[in-house]
Amino acid sequence: MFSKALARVPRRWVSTSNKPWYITTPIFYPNAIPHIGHLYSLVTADIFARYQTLKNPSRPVCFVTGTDEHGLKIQKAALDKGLFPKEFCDAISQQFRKLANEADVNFTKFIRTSEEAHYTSVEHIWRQLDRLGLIYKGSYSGWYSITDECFYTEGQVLHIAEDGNSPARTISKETGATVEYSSETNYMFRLSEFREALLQHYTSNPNSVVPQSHHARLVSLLQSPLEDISISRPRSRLSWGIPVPNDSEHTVYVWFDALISYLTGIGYPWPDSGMSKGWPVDMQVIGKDIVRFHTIYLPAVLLALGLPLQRQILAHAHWTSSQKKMSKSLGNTTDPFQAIEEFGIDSIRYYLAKVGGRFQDDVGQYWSHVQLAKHDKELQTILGNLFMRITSPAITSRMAPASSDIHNETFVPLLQASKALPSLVSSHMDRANVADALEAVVDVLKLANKCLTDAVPWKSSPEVARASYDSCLEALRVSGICLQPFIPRVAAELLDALGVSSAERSWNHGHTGSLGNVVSGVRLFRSKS
Ligand code: ME8
Repeated sequence: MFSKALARVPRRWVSTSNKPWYITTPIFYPNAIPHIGHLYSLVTADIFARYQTLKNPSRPVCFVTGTDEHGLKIQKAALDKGLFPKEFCDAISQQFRKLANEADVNFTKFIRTSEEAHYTSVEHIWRQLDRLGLIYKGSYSGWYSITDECFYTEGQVLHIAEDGNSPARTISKETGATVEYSSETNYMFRLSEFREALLQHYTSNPNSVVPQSHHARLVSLLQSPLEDISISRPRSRLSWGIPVPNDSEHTVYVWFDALISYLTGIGYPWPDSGMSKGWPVDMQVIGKDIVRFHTIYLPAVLLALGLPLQRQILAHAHWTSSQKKMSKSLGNTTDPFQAIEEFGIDSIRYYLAKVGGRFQDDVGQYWSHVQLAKHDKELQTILGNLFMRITSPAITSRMAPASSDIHNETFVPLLQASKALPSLVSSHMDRANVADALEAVVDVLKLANKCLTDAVPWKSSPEVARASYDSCLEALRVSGICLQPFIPRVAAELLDALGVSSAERSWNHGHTGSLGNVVSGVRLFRSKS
């Protein structure tokens, strides 16, 4: 039987192992084709993954993303299209994979929960929890939302009376999704046993959930008792899912199945003799709508299994459209493939990171074609035009030969800002602030543009032309290195044009690297369609 001693955070977890750095995105429901919100989670995780590789090139990165294919929502969507769920998922899952590829997202594993390996992993965990006495059969009466794939208590729903336009209905207070009443026999997980251990974990690890507001809410929530949760649905209702081991009358609840994908994604169940090569996950990027599942349900299961908890959960805000969360069910989505085709992926990544990279709240995070075009233009101006201007014959043909004696006061602040840039970007990234990290690079590029305009090197002395050239190229080199996580294609084109060798592109080279043969007149952004 389960002993409460199990629900404690073992001390050994405090030590850090020399394992790959592991990051995940949510696994997405393939009930409809992906939209900008999904691209945003993918790009956000990719920025952190690329940054890690640049900071620590010898440490491998595991990056798991994928699709969450079971459950009533998918079962229903497939039925509406007259397809078998697996066939339906095959097609749409492929779209998510395609999006990740088109967005230059460097995932190392794309998991599908319909894979056999995942069934094995879920069954393995179910049996272990059962053996520990953490699963029992109970009767569940309450509300269920197919849209949210979530159980709600009476206190979490709102009953709306019939009016002239719509019939009476009941909705979730939190999401507004329609819920339906069900009374059924389910398997339950003893979540209630884990409240104290979770509270202890979160109070002693204040950075385990960011932004801080989510951490504070969680700690406050954990002051009150947790109820046990239902982890199965009757097979008669839900046939598309993993059968409960030894009881084929029941299907594993889709969230229980989905959360385990983070373990399956790096080869769980791994041999008893050792831990996996990636666990614990270092960062989980999720939308703020699914914080509870990742900060309470998954950690409780991990505690039960004696596995270390996730190191950090980054809960981002939502992109809105027509003042509502952009979502498949509301039909207010933007097609990311079209946006990529029109602007090129780097401009989209730039816009997503700059506007959505503080992860605070939805205010201002509305998707706008006009804003996207503005950001695209800004990037071309501050980066593309700067490179064209500084390498143009108007400057290069008249500048004095390279010499360490040439100094020009106009460029001192730029050289200082370039030197300080990698550390400044790092300090923002370490606080999970992608927008300010990117903004710091933008500031240096704007300063370079301003210095150039002030110094008018195409009209000034050969020494001024030389000083402009050297300092702007150094600013571009350092910026190019720092931009790699955010806009990898353009950053690579820039570093190529500057002749920076591939061995000199890691974060350390921001301080110590050098230029090679600079190619003049390269139009950056040429890879855009
Ligand atoms: O919840 N703005 O899948 P999902 C920003 N399968 N991000 C958004 C967004 C928006 N408007 N809409 C979606 C599920 N997202 C489960 C997850 S994980 C074990 C299972 C992003 O397809 C956001 O990260 O409904 C959200 O959490 C994620 O897509 C999943 O959306």
